[in-house]
Amino acid sequence: VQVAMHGGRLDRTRDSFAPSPSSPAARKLSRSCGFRNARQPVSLGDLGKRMPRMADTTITKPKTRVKTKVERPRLHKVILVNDDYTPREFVVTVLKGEFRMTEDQAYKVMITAHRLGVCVVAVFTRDVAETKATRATDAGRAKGYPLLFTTEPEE
Ligand code: TYC
Repeated sequence: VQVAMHGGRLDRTRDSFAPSPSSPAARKLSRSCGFRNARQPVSLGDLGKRMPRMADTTITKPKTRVKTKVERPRLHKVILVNDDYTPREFVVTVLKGEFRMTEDQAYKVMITAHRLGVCVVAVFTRDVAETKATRATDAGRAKGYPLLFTTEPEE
């Protein structure tokens, strides 16, 4: 629905003819609808509304923000413990089989545990460390040796 404004003149604008409010009431109506500079009729639906203005609108920035953080899982050491009964060569074989070490690497780890009492074999996520330590310990037990691999979290 379009409302014709009383007393409106027909103004020539660039590409259209439209009534321009000339009475004070018509001007006020025009302004309150936000059509001050419009050269177009005001629709009935807009008559009762006020257009939101910048000055009426408070936009508040949130004071908290959600920060997504990703952290690496803690690593766990697998530790070889010395004993007096397990043959050196068997320790080396287990290290090669369970921890994918070369002969040289396995020998160095075995001899370090033999001399110092313990040696860190490698670090893994907790599940992997525990599984490997259990499997390697079980390999010794299957042969009747007290070979022991333990785990502990890294600092
Ligand atoms: N001490 C053992 C020996 O002399 C060899 C050995 C080394 C065993 C390291 C366990 O973790 C170990 N037969």
